[in-house]
Amino acid sequence: MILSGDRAMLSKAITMRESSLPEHKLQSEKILKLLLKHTGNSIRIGITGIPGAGKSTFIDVFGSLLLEKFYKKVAVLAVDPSSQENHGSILGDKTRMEFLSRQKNAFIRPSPNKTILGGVNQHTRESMLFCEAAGYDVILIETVGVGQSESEVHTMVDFLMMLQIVGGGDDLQAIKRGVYEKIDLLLINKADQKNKIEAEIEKENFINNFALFPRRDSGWHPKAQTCSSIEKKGINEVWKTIMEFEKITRENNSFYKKRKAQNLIWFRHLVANNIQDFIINQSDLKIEIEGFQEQIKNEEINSIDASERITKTLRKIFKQL
Ligand SMILES: Nc1nc2c(ncn2[C@@H]2O[C@H](COP(=O)(O)OP(=O)(O)OP(=O)(O)O)[C@@H](O)[C@H]2O)c(=O)[nH]1
Ligand SMILES: [Mg+2]
Repeated sequence: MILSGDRAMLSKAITMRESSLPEHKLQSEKILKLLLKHTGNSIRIGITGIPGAGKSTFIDVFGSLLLEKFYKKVAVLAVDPSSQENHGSILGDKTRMEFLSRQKNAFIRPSPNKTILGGVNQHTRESMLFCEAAGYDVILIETVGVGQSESEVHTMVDFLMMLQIVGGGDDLQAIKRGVYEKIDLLLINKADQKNKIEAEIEKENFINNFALFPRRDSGWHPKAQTCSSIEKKGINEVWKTIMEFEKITRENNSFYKKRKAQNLIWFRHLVANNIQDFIINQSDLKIEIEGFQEQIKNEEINSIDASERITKTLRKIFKQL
């Protein structure tokens, strides 16, 4: 059913994979395994940028272009940092992607963010695989550029772009976190009305800065472009750049190399999660951890002492095994 592109089934499979119930985990793992041979046929694009940079608006316009002009099926995985507390923001994103959310060849899925600030997580990678099996040609992952999110999304996409607002200048935080070294395209957004000239100047500055970067093994050098989602300018050019990237990196094989390396990262995450689940579900330990959490809340024990006691229990369990 997923293979035939049924969106309701696709949603269901993703929800099941996100569930923390062991039976759902097992079942969804089985489904994912069966689908694996049908995955990998999309171009995976990460879109990052600070809150309000215009990511969702861009995705709506860009996705529409892909749908209408290039006849692509587009899936959007939006990692919503506030979805835990505020369900309203998911709705907000859907309305911002007003066009896309009404198209039958588009699929929009907000991912609950169970990890850190705005981060993508394991579920995002697996949701992407489900979407590929359902026949989506382009996967767009929207992630808020704070904290670790660029590094995480970088381990699951082929192409990473960052949206920056005109006048945002050289984002100091981004420089500190080495974001510019990870991205394939810097897109200066909102290059409209009175911002047009400034956007061009900023673009040139970035091009000059990027020229100083060392050559990458992938053979791709990061680009800087301008766009306006409101005026629908520079959108086609983004797709052109991505196509150029795909051509170059497929020809020199770095496209596959990166995906292979990403599979290793996925494997490590799965192993780490399984180990964690396995250990935590040892009933004695689970009870002890819950107990300590209460005690920490009541200030009856400090975190270090509590964690040391857990390590002792772990040692005991492993000697018994
Ligand atoms: N002038 C102008 N405004 C824009 C453009 N793109 C987006 N905006 C506006 O910028 C605001 C934020 O846009 P969003 O698309 O929600 O930004 P976002 O990066 O998805 O924000 P978060 O999801 O909160 O991180 C909205 O009010 C948009 O209308 C543009 O190209 N030009
Ligand atoms: Mg958004």
